[in-house]
Amino acid sequence: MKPNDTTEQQHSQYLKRCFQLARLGETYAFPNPIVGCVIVHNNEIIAEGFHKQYGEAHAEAHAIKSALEPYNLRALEPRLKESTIYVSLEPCSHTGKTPPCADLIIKHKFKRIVFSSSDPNPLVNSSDKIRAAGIEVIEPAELEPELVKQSDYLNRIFFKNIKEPGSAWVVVKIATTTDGEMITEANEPRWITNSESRKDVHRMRSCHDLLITSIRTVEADDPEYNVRHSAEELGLAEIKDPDIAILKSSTNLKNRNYKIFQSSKRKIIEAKVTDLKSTVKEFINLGYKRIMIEAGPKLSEAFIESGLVDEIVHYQASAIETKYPGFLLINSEIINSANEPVNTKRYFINTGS
Ligand code: AOF
Ligand code: ZN
Repeated sequence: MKPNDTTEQQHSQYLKRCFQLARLGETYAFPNPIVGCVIVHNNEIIAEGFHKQYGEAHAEAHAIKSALEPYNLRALEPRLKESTIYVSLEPCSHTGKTPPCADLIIKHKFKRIVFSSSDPNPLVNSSDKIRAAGIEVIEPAELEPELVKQSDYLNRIFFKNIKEPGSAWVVVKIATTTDGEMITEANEPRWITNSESRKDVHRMRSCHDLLITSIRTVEADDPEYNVRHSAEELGLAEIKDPDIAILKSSTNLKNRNYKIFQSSKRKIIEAKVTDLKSTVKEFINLGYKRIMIEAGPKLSEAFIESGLVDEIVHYQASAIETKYPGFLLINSEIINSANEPVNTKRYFINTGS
C-alpha cells in the first residue's frame, strides 16, 4: 500500500464529517437532500461544503469553490488532481437549478471520489461517467454497511419524497419516564437530566415544517413549541420555528393567550378533525411535507394506529428499557442514526402504504 492510500477507517472518518456537514443544512435544503462534502489531500481536509438551501449551490460546488479560494493556502488547483472528494450522496449528473456536480468533479480531475448513498432521483446516474473520465469511484456497496445505513438515514425524507411525490414524512416524538409514562412540556423539568435529548427535540422542530398538536395539549401544558437553542448548539446553519396545527374535535380554544400564539413569524392552523388521513392530506396540499407530532398519548397513539406515521423518535428518561404501550403493536425497525443523544431510539414504521 502506498503511504497516502486511503483506508476503510479513513473513509469512515471523512464520511462522518460529511454527515455532520450535511446536517447543517437540514433546516432549508428540503425538498432537496442534505449533503456534505470534504476534499482530502495527503490525509488532510483542505476544503468542506454542504447544501444549505434548496435551489442554491450543491455541497460539492461549495467545497470545490472553497478549495480554490485565494486565501485557502493549503489548496491550489493542481492539488485537486491528487485529492479524494468525499460526498454523503452520489453527485448529480443533470442540470437542475444548478449545473451537474459530476462535470465539476471531472473538470478538476480528482484522483478519487467516495460517496456513501446512491441518489434515487431518476435523473441522477454519475458513477459510470466519472469513472470513464479516469477517476476512481468508491460506491456505497464497497463501504461498511453500518456507515451506509447512517448515510441513508440522513435523507430518509428526501428518498420517500422521490418515491412517493405526493406524500409527507410523519414523525411522532415521544418522551417517557422510566415507568413508561409520557413526559409533556408541562412536566419537562423531570426530564432535565438529559439535556442532549431536549436539544434534539428543538432541532427536530427546526427541521420540520409543521408541528401537529392537540387543543388538549395546548390547554393543559401551554407549550411554546419553538426553537430555544442557537443554530450552533443544534448543529444547524440556520433555525426556524415550525408552523403549528392544533387539532380539535368539537370545542374551540378558549382564548388566544397561550404561549404558542406569541411568535408572529409562524402560521397557526386550527383544524377540526374527523379523520386523520384526510387532515394530513389537507396539510400536504398546503405544502407541508415534513410533519412532526408533539402531543399527549391520545393523539400520538391515534396517529400511530392510523398507519400515517413513518418514524417514532422515543426519548427515554433513563437507560432502563421502557416500552411505550403503542409500540407493542408496531412492526418497527430500530435505526441507529449518527450523532444520537443518549437513551434515544428511532423506529421506522412499516405501514405498508
Ligand atoms: C448533489 N449534491 O448537494 C445536492 C444534490 O435543482 P438542483 O440542481 O438543485 O438539483 C436537485 C437534485 O440534485 C436533487 O433532487 C438531488 O437529486 C440532487 N441533489 N446532489 O450531488 C447536493 N443537493
Ligand atoms: Zn449536485
